[in-house]
Amino acid sequence: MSQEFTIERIQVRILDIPTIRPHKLSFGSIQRQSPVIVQLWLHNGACGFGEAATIGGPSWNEESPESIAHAIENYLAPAVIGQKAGGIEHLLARMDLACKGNAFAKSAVEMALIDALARTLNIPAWQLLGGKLHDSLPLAWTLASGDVERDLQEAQLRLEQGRHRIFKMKIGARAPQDDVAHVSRIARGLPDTATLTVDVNQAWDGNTARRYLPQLIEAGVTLIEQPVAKWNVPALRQLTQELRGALIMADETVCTPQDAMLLAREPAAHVFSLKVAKHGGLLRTRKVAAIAEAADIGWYGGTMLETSIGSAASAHVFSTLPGAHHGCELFGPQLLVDDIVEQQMPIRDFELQLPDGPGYGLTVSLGQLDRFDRALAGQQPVHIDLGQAKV
Ligand code: MUC
Ligand code: MG
Repeated sequence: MSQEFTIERIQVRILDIPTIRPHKLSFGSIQRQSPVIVQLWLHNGACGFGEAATIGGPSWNEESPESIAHAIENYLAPAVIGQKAGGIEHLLARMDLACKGNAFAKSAVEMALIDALARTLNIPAWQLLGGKLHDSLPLAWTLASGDVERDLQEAQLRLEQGRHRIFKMKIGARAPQDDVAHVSRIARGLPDTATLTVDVNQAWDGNTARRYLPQLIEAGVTLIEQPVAKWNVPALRQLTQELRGALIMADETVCTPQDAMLLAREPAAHVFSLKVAKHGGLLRTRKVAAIAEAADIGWYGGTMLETSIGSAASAHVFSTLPGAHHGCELFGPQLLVDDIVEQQMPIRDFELQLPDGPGYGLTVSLGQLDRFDRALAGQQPVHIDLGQAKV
């Protein structure tokens, strides 16, 4: 029984992988991702991989690649090494006792543990997570070059290739009227078969959202992600209850099950963007999803722009989720110049094919891990490019 195996060793490394183009968000622009990769060995020799990725260091939330690596090496690994591997909830509780918060760091350890357990049992991870309900999910692509022509070219190519027909635009960096003009031009250039969504990444106050969101809806936007600050539940509630013609999706506001309960009670969202990292792991993602289902809130398979390791682990848990969904955006591997696995998850008919095979169904390339390893390359931490950011 896997339960009898103990956790023997945990190794952490930060990688630095350039993106194929600058990726512009409301709070700055990135040209490199720095995923933290965890390798966890059990006493039986099985090895699992986990990942936590942030965007622009600690710009998206409080955790950074460096804080994640530090928390794992100094607090989380000592809390779980020598413990029985099968008691996942027990191990999560030990990590909570040793370290408050640090959800991204915990998620990377739990991800590697579940991979190692599933490999020990020779089953796909989704089997440990409740069983698969979906073989594939519609896959969104994010248009975030900041340039209309380039965004439209990207969208056309991806439509022709049969890869994506849901396009998410990252807005909030410019003046709202310029964002509306930009989104409207993209909307006019897309065929009717495409769906357009926006992510404001908390950039607007309530009044700006009330004024400009109807114009975005008029332009054809159907799903609006985190238009206001993480804390601004009153504005989210009002927009959810009063806006017509589009759905409000919570991202930064919904991390813990308690956040999910608060939003469900108000109600202050139509959809939750689920992300394994911010929820603190695969099991905790299922807890947040269960609250969404009970409250008639839809879910969306979100990303922190992970490599194929984090993306496949996310795909495994998303494949098990009941309830109404709005597809997923596990396109991180395509935004990076290269990956760290032998073969990526296939994309067919605009859908990501959810992987089978033991663990997360991937073969990790140790050569690629070495190639991008920050310590081996002597790279420095990545800073977000603040550009002309308003402060
Ligand atoms: C976010 O806030 O959703 C996901 C896709 C992307 O472009 O940025 C991320 C983070
Ligand atoms: Mg978001």
